[in-house]
Amino acid sequence: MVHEKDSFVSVMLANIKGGDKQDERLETITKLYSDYNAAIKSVGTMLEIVSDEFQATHDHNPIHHIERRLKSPLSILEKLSRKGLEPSISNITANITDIAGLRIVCPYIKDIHVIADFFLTNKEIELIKERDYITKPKDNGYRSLHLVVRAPIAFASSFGHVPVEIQIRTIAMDMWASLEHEIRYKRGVEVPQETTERLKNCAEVLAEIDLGMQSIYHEMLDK
Ligand code: 0O2
Repeated sequence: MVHEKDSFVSVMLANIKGGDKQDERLETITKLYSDYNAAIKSVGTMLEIVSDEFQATHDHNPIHHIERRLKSPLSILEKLSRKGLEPSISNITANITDIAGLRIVCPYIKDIHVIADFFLTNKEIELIKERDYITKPKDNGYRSLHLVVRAPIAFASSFGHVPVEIQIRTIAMDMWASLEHEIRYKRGVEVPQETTERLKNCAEVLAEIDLGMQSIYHEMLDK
């Protein structure tokens, strides 16, 4: 079995340009992998602690589940090319902020703000970028709150900050995004305009359902 790290490093090494010697590039790419991998673990653990705390001390946990992923090397290279940038380490670290990614799926819309506040009020975490696709959904219907933060990481002999993209969304928003992603990218065919409109309509129906479920939840709390 090829280890994720070995595959990440070998694809990067084959595609990244740079004046450094091959063994220096190998070291830099391995460090890059370790940094982003550590960032996912570090932020993931913070969120597990928050989830455990809510589970133990509250009636409701705003975290339904957490997904984590390291962006694949091919996806990193494709994004560089889309931005018109050469495949180099400096272009990656300066321009690609979603190599380390965590997705927090919440039961209700209000939970999204509880989790966002955890990041926005934490003095150890610096906000780099916020995209609110819930207040202002994308034209195709995509809804999610994206935060890019710089998370503190303690290494064996140093301390650093690594960017992490946090996507926060409800179960309904997650269902739509997962299925839309599969329909749009996996089948390798152009999605017709009529299908795009039907997908957008599904996103709007799901947004209504999100509001309906949240209102039922609050009515039951008041009883
Ligand atoms: P993957 O597989 O998740 O890596 P920027 O990062 O600011 O330069 P970008 O990439 O447009 O620009 O950022 P944005 O809009 O914040 O979106 C990045 C990620 O959000 C995407 O990652 C998806 O995970 C998700 N996303 C954004 N728009 C859509 C959408 O219309 N449908 C679905 N299903 N997901 C979306 P990647 O890089 O596409 O892929």
